[in-house]
Amino acid sequence: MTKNIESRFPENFLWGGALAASQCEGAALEDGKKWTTGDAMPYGVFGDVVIPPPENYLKKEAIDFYHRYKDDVKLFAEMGFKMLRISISWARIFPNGDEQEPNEKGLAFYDSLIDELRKYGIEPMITLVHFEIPLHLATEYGGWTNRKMIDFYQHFVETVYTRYKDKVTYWLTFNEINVILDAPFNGGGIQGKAEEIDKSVLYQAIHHQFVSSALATKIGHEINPNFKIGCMVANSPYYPLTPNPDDILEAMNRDRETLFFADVHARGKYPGYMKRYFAENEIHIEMTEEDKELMQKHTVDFISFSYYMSYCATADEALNIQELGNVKSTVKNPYLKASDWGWQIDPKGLRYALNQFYDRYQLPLFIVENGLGAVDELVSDEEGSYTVIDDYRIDYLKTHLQQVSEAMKDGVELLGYTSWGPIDMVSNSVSEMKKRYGFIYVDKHNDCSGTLERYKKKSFNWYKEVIASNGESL
Ligand code: BGP
Repeated sequence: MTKNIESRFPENFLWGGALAASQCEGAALEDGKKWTTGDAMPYGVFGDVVIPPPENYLKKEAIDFYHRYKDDVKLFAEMGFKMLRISISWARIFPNGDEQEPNEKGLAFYDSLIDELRKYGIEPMITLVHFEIPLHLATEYGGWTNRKMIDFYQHFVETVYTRYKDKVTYWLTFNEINVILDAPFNGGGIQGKAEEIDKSVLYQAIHHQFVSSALATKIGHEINPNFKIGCMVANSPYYPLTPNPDDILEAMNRDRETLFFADVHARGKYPGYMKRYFAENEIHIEMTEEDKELMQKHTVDFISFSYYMSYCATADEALNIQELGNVKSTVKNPYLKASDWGWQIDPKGLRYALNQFYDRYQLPLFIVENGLGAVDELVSDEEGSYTVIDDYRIDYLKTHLQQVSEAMKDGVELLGYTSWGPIDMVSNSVSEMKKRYGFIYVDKHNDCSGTLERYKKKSFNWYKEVIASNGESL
């Protein structure tokens, strides 16, 4: 008989949700803010230079969180959130990114937002850079390819750490830092497609982010030793398609494209397999002795990741050309179903990913994004109010959280879980409203129409119960 091992979520488990400034705030040019690369997705670069922005575009207003955050936070509090992950839009604080003096109105906005969260006992987690930099830094400096970005980032980070040091404990240095490899504009403000950019240039930009991340960890701990500073990677583990040893090695190598980023943050140095990859592909990056020392001395306190799907790897070139989903091309796993956007749904993959990370680093983990993007239909319920019967979302989240609980039985140390996104927002990869993740429906549509009214979906009460029972109801 199997012994029943403790699978309970710990008492202080941080349940909540995750947002990103450019996908929810709107107010794109208000109170001193200027355009960011987030605004410019997916239009390419606009602003003074390349393409003028359309008259209206989704992120201009997004879901107007900038003006409606008090009502939204109230709804999160009603669900019992212990944590809300938000990001700070760099361009609200430094509109061009290279100024000396911060924009007080921008700082004041996040002060009020954080205070509102604290009012309900919701712990904020702040992502310092979530897929956007001031557009000026992309057009004038080439984004993260330029070493000067380290200084601009340092100044930004020091400014916000100092301002919020007594109200915020949890910080993430970059969102999904590995995404820059496939989406250089999204992740690094670098113009051009990944396959067109010289690999030395791309890895140099990544190196600048590593150094910045280590600096942010150093400075954060100096400003407040209680800060908990983590890295964040997009984690979609690869399974080998067959037991063919070539497929096994292919899966290992594909996984390392992600693990490389966590390795540097957790172990403080570039792994041997990357040195080999650089040598074999004639990739040269400039790295000073000070850089190495910084990365070595200032490793992260915890590792966070997003998890939406798993992938499959094959060494068979002919199979590899199959397209899967809207973010990467890989081969289909015959055992899994996929979302409407081709993202393979794999709850057990989350248990696998948690174990893989914990075995490798023995550091506390944090799931900071997980959820299902789906087309939702607003219907009227028995009482005549509007809702969405999103059983598919409940099913997705429930099966994933059950696997989280299995991973904790395996011994994984997990600090919390913030679902993506507790309220509908503009999608990052497809820049649409049609792809919805929320427990709260927002009346806003792809053509920018909508009243912006909020409606609770069926999953709202379901998640509320999960939190109230600390996972016992799963
Ligand atoms: C992650 C991003 C988020 C978010 C989420 C869902 O990659 O960190 O910003 O958008 O994925 O993706 P999408 O909006 O493309 O469906």
